[in-house]
Amino acid sequence: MDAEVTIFDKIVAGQIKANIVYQDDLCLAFHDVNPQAPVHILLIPKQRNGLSQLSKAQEHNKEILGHLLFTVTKIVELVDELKNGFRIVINDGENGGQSVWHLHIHIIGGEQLTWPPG
Ligand code: IU
Repeated sequence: MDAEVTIFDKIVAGQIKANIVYQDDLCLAFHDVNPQAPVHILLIPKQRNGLSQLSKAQEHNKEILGHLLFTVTKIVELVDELKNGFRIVINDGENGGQSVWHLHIHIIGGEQLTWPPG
């Protein structure tokens, strides 16, 4: 699956437009086109490096995984609606509801979230 170009690769390459919230050399955050909450941001590594999904992570992915989590805190600083709390979600695989095979963290908030999720 990793060899296939995903929609997120095209967003990183600028071939498909996205509403970008934050980016640095390693990662990119943009608003989800089908938001499930008032704020729904996706955070992705710019280079997939085998990370089609979290469960494929290997030793060489540890640095970017840490970087992505730390970057969540930067995004929360930028987006006022997330300051009272938020949720991060990584859907993994078919049963996890994953549909794009390029690791992504959903950052969801802007309202009172309920638990458990579906
Ligand atoms: P999932 O965890 O793989 O199911 O999440 C994929 C997300 O990517 C989902 O929330 C879609 O709405 C979102 N998305 C997008 O933001 N832009 C796109 O062009 C496509 C999917 I395709």
